[in-house]
Amino acid sequence: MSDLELVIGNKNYSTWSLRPWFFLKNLDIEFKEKMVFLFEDDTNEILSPYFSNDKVPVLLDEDLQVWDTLAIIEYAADKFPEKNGWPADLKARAIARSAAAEMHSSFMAIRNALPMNLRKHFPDYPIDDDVKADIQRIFALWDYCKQHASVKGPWLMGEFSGVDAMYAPVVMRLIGYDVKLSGFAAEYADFILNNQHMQDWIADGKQETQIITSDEV
Ligand SMILES: N[C@@H](CCC(=O)N[C@@H](CS)C(=O)NCC(=O)O)C(=O)O
Repeated sequence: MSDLELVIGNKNYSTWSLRPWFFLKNLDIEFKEKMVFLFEDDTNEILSPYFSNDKVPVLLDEDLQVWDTLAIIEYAADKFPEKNGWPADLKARAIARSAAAEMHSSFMAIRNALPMNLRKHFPDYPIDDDVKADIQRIFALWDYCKQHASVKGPWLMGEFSGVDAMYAPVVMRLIGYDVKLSGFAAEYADFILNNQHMQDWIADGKQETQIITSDEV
């Protein structure tokens, strides 16, 4: 029985929360969930016991706190090596980690212009050139992962790994803002959307009534 607890923000909006949640769920790692609605009057007070600079996600494992998405994913992969959170093949693992790290450090245009909002759909949403460039790079990364996978399967590296957790919220942005998808990107987006854990997250997000004004375009 695992004592892990994941502190997350609004499922409707919080892409960083979705990533480690999706990782743990798809690896079948048990954890408790603690929801903290963001940008409410009491949010910072509720987050004050955590060493996360008032941000989510945070993973708690007894007296240990792990904050920041990629660190949480790496910690869970280290703690449960039998779950194969990253590809077993050394080169495939390096590529998965490169693509995951690039998601963590880049793509400010798409992150700023297309906030995740699972309650809404924006048909024919105008996409500017910077966002288009981010989207093209993301498609190229997905294709590169697929081409360099050492096993076959529907995930980016064939089998599920941390890189899928990092890009799962991107899929939700692309779908939400009606970005035209084709080839592997279309297949992959459809596969992620229909993942049961993603469906559960979306259903919970749609039930929320809290509004984060800055994430409403
Ligand atoms: N780089 C951080 C980003 C965390 C982050 O910005 N989380 C957002 C929610 S998606 C947050 O807590 N925002 C609240 C705030 O900035 O006050 C990570 O990977 O965990």
